[in-house]
Amino acid sequence: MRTRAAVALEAGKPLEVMDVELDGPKAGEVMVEIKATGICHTDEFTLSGADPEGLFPAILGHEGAGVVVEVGEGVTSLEVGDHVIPLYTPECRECDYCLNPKTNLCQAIRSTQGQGVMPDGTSRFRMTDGTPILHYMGCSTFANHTVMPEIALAKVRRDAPFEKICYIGCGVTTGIGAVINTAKVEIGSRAVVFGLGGIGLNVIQGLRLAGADQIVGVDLNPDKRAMAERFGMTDFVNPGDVSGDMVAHLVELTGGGADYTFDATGNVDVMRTALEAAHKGWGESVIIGVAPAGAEIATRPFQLVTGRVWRGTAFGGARGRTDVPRIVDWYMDGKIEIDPMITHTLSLENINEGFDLMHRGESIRSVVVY
Ligand code: NAD
Ligand code: AHE
Ligand code: ZN
Repeated sequence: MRTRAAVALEAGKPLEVMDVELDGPKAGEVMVEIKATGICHTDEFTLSGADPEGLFPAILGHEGAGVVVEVGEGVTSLEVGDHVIPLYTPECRECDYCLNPKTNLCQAIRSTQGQGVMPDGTSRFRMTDGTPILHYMGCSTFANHTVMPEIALAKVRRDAPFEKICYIGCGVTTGIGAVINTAKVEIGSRAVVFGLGGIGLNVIQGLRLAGADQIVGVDLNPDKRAMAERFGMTDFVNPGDVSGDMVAHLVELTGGGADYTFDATGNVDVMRTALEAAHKGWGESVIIGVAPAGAEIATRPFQLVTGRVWRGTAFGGARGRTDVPRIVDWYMDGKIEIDPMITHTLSLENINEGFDLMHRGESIRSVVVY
């Protein structure tokens, strides 16, 4: 069939909105009509050329919501008309990773996903002249229709608005999950969140849910302060306003160091500050941000010898088919908020504006509605 998509033709260039051809779902696959998609910083990271796994031409986008329009042979858990959220971290419930309660990183289709193809090694997308187009993170939600493996779709309730719950496909789940699943923050904790964007605000929202006493937010952009306060930030620090050592400043502000720190910037120098601002003896620092090809983290081993813990999280440690429908319920029941963070709504034709808004630091989440 023919559908409309924003195609990343090459790194560093704006997306090109065009008609593309999409083949129907093969065995174990499902075709989804995408109704809405958020634009995450990871899409920008890949489009910029900083992603070592970035391949072109590709259809980016991994934060979507939509409706099943066709199922391939052997699909049993989904039917036409089901509402779904695409999962860049699938949940096959059978691989060694799914069977190990210590991780959410299902590996059933990870290698083909990283190569931009479906599990059978081929792409369903091509240009109208026949040139193949690659999938992205197994999702490609910057297309009005996409094909995905059944194990990479979470079935969600039908009364939830697509243009809000698409954000649960990455930002909301990543931020809240980093607090609840990865750090397992306790009531009364002190925390520092670096980067108050689409992910960091959800870390703050998760910290409030978990009952943290102190939630320090750090961002170079003072315009991010008001929204972060609305979600529960208790103290704001702009590194540009700190004259001395940033670690010492944060250690003093948190009464000796934070119980938990979170990097949601992707900057490796910030990751070091986050680790070193964690409390001696027990502080844990969680890396969420994705760093460019070649970047490496560093600290004195003594920081770890003296009890700080450095860890990371992908998709907030969530098992998508199990956890995502629950997070949709939390939103529908008013336990968590999403609407204020969706600062801009765009048409697919204007998707590049969403990237411009992100570059200028003017948006939290831009959502494309088809
Ligand atoms: P965003 O652009 O909305 O927010 C980033 C924020 O960080 C901005 O407010 C920016 O001003 C701030 N910032 C940048 N450099 C800073 C610095 N040196 N000090 C303080 N603040 C700084 O991006 P986002 O969508 O929230 O994504 C944040 C990061 O998380 C990205 O690296 C993204 O790729 C990554 N991410 C990871 C996962 C995961 O599963 N691990 C999931 C989603 C996003
Ligand atoms: N391809 C990059 C890494 C990108 C990355 O870390 N992706 C996160 C999700 S970011 C969502 O916005 C993730 O899930 N990672 C686990 C995985 O298996 O990809 C690189 O550096 O190679
Ligand atoms: Zn994302």
